[in-house]
Formats: sequence, C-alpha cells, structure tokens
Amino acid sequence: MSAIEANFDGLVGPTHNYAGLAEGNLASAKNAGNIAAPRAGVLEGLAKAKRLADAGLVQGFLPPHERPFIPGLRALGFTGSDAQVWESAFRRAPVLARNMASASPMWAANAATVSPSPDTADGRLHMSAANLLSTLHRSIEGPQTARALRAIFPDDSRFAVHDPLPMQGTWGDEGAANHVRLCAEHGAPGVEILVYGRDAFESWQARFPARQTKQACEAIARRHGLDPERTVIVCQSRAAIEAGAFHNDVVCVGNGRVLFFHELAFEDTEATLDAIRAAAKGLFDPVFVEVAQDEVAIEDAITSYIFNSQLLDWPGEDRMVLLAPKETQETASTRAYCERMVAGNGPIGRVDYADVRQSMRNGGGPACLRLRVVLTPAELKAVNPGVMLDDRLFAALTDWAKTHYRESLSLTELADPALVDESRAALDALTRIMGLGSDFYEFQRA
Ligand code: SUG
Repeated sequence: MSAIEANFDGLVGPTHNYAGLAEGNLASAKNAGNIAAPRAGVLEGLAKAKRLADAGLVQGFLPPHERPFIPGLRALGFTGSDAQVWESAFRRAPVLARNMASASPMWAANAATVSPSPDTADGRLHMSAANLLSTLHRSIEGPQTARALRAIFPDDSRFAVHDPLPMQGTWGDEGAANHVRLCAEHGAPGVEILVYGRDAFESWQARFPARQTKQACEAIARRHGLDPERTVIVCQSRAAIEAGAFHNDVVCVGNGRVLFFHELAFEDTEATLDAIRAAAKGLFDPVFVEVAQDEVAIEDAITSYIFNSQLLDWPGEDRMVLLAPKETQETASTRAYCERMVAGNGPIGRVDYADVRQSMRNGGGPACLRLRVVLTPAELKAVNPGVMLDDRLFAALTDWAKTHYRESLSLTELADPALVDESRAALDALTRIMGLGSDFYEFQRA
C-alpha cells in the first residue's frame, strides 16, 4: 500500500451560530443575526464525511473547541462562577462575548498547514497550527488546535506539530486554506504552493483585510524543512480578496497534478504557473484548469463556492471527482460550467454535491471543513484510531449530536448561561467517544 490522503473534518460545535464576525467573508456578513441549527450543522458534516469513508477514502475528525471560551473571558477580567462569567460578559460586552462563542474551529482547513513527509528535510510529517490572528473569534483557536493535533498525531519520531507562529500581525497565518500541494502521487515528493494576501512589510489598503502574510508563508516553509526549489510562494490577487475571497481556497483547489482555479485567483497568473512548472520539473507535468472570468464571474465563484470543493481521487473512477457544495448546483453559471467540464476530456470526470448549508452560511464549504493529511501506511498506523471514521464512530457521533445539540440557536439564546454546561457536557462525552483523554479541554483540567 502506498501513501494516502486522509481528510480530517472539523466537527461542527454545539454553539454554531451566525454572529457576522468575519470581515471580508460575505456569507458571514449576510447571515449575521440569523437563527442557526447546530444539530443540523453537525449532522450535515457527518454525512459528508461518511460519503467519503463509504467510498473507501480515509476519514477522521478534529474535535470542536470549548465554547463559550470561559478561560478567555476570565483573562479579560470577568469573574464569578463559569455561568456568571458568561452571563456578565454577554450583558456588559456582548460583542466580545459573541467572539468567544463561535464554532469556527469547524473550518479545519484553517487549523494548520500540513507538509507530508516526502517533502520535508527530516522525513517527518510537519504541521503548523495556524494563529488565525486576523479575526478575534479565531485568534483563540491555535493553542487548542496544537493540542488536538498532538493528541491525534502523537509520535514525535514521525510527526512534528509546531505551535502557531507569534501573535503579531507580521505572521498572519490561516493554515491549509492558503496552501496547495501538487504531486505525481501522494507518497512522492510534491510541490508545495503557499499563497499570501499581503507582504507584511508593505502597507495594505483595500476593501477587505488580507489575512495571510508572505512572511508567515516563508516561516512555515522554513519550519517544515521544505526544499526551496520545490516550494512556490505566490500572491493572491487583490481583486479576489476584494470580491470576498478571504482565503485562497475560495478561488483555487488542487489535487495530484491538477490545479483548478479562477482566472482572478492570483495577482500574476502567468508568473505563478511558470513558478509551479519550474518547481515540478523532473517530478511531474502540472495540469492547469483555469476558469475564465467570462465563464464564471468571480462573484458567482464566491456565492457558489465552486472552488471550495474537495478534489478527490475517487476509488474506482479514472478521473477525479469534485465534491462541491449544493450552492454550486444552484448557481446557473457554475452548474453549466460543471456540466461542460465533465462532458469534456479534462482531469475532472464527475461533480457531486454536498449539503453543508449550515457551514456555507458562515462562508465554509466542503473544502473549509477538512484538513488534508497525506500519510504513509506506517504513519496512518500511528494516528490515534479514536478519531477515525468507521461505522461505530458514525453511529456514536450521530447519537451524541442528537443528545447534546440544540435544534436551533439564535444570538439571544447564545446568552443563555445554561449553554456553558450544555456545551461542556457534549465535549466531555466526545473525549470519551474519541479516546482523547479526560484532560483534553481546559474545563476538564480546571
Ligand atoms: O474564517 N467564518 C470563517 C470561514 C472559514 C472558511 N474557511 C476556508 N475558506 N478555508 C472565516 O471567515 C464566520 C463566523 C461568524 O461570523 O460567526 C467565520 O468565522
């Protein structure tokens, strides 16, 4: 057996809500104040993951984080019992409180940047937990993400889990959402493409923030021991950011030799493609599938999330499968594009659609929900088996979601002090289901 690509999906957390916290993310702004359906959200995610597992792909999960994040509020001066901290934070500083209650760790593509072992100098699989410092609600994710990755990939002789980069604007890092790896096959050395929105040493003035910096990309490539000749660090286009592509994976996805991207994804497309060709020289010939602005306007690319799809080698099929969100099927230009694409003889032979609407309304499509980890057979054996999806885990998580998750959650209901214990009971039960130990969350260690 050769190396495989596993997908680790972020489980939608019990406090999933629509607070409009993410500047530059049009879906988050548009749905601010709407009533969320946490139970439907987690079940949608489970169904998507099950589809891949049933097809024979390797699928795992990353656990949600503790939300509301009471330790964060205590550090900011709120006191009393945990329920009192939550109640008083919501009353005195409601915007701050909402920032401590987002279920944003569900977007596992932002958990970390992952470099598989064939690409690294020491032959270990390297992961850097993302600092997500450009938004308040996500800037609290990094330490718990690093803890989760260490619990899932525990063997230091095979896995190197790096802490987030320093919490200073120069190092803005949003993880694998701005990283693409191309290769001849998963286990062979690949080309790692890191995409930044801005150079932190230059000023940035635009409609929306650019979250990933060039300096963060360079630091990650150094930490992971990537070969500079096989590493491409390129600039995302300002036009894409200003149209609402807050991460590169909203306008670009890759798998194997194939890069599927929008004409406006990169600041300098020609230079980007030349750099990829040069880095791949001697390894493989990259295949570029570029979608022109006059076929799919960037605005449609963003509302449909066509590029925020999982591009997969599907067992039993010759050509790749694009697992796109339902919204891609419901947007005329992207549906027509997909029909033309699969009718042609390009590398993508089928488009399938997943319903992840609860996540989509916060700007997270199928690709946002997963972290890809290429694993050799020996590495796969070293992964904590409790988080890997099989029929037992699927049944247990479905029951768990039905027991612990609310059917609906409005922003007013988010203030409910009972939510603190409710959400902790869910997470505590989850650590038992997934074998994560009884000291995984801060509330368990207190
Ligand atoms: O960081 N949304 C997330 C969506 C992340 C999508 N991930 C990728 N593209 N890989 C974000 O903008 C919205 C939360 C809120 O508004 O409550 C949010 O954080």
